[in-house]
Amino acid sequence: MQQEAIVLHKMRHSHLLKSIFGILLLLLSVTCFTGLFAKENRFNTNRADAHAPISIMGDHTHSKGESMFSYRYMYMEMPKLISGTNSLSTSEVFNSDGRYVVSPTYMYMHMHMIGVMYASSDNLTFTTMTSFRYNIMDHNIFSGAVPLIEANEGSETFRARASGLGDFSTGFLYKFFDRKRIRIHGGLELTFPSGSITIKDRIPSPGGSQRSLLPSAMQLGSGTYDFIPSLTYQHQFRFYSYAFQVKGRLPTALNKQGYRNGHMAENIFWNSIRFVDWFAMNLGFSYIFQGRQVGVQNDLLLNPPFAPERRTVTTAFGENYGGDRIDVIIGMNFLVHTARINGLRFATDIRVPVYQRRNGIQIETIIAVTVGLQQIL
Ligand SMILES: [Cu+2]
Repeated sequence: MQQEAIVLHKMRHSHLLKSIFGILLLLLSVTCFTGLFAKENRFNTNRADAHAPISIMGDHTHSKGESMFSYRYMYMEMPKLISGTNSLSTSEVFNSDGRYVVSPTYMYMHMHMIGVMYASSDNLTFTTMTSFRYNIMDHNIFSGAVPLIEANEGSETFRARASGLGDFSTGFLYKFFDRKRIRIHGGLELTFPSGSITIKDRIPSPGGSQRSLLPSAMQLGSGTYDFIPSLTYQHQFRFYSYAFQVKGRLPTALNKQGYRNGHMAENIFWNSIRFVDWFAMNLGFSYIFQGRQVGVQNDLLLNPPFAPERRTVTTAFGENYGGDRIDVIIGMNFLVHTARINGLRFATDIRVPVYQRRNGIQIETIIAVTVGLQQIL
């Protein structure tokens, strides 16, 4: 068992290293290619291609005294079940080793994010962010789980909802290199558990339909204080720029409900082509790795009392969290310059996962759309 864990651990590490290596190689080849176009000598932040696709956070720093307000809306759709790299049906979930009696079938997430940035010097920019979330998850009940179907008024499907404030984060970005159209900055943010992890909703339960605690996949926050270290490298050319960002999200301890999310790492590489100063299109790749959830969520029913040899629902078990994902990101950035409005940016991007390998049984993301506005004050 322990050996298995070590092997798994090594596999995950080699995966991460391979992806970092691959992205570095890509970066190097692009640098050689675009070197041909290099002309100007200063990094210009007032260009549409100076920004990352809008779903990427902490991509830029500001000049001394500048502040920025941002609003982002993100929509995610998870309409399929996945185990490892294979899709599966709800009946396969009910017949799996876990013999679950409830399976998620579809999830929608809506998220509104508000952020403020302020630069106290040309090198140091402070950031804060929070979100409002709305999660919806549809479920199927195993046809043999008669007490649950009775509690659900004879129906084999039900929906759970959760909405409210998400986690709050604050930190800084420090630019330590800015020469020959190359900028490098590092960042460190801390998240605070302002998002609730004790949201309840009316769901079918053995004694009837009642308000019960929802599994962590539906909760609004992580419940933990997490560190988010990041490093961003940007290189600008005449009509083109590319950048690379490595980022982690590291929970520090178990939350009040007895669990924490797995450690997360993301490598992102993006290219941006500037057609005119006010319009750029970008193409990016993101590799996200997240470990399994650690601990057991308190106050959740793990085994149904009418069939104790079975398990309740996949989302109640930490082994059904985390995995790998590669997204392709396609986006557009617009900068608005008029006599009245200046420093306003409108951007949108679409993320489409092209590879997913999920731990245990999960629902699979097929698309994430982000739309955002940023105004420099
Ligand atoms: Cu900003």
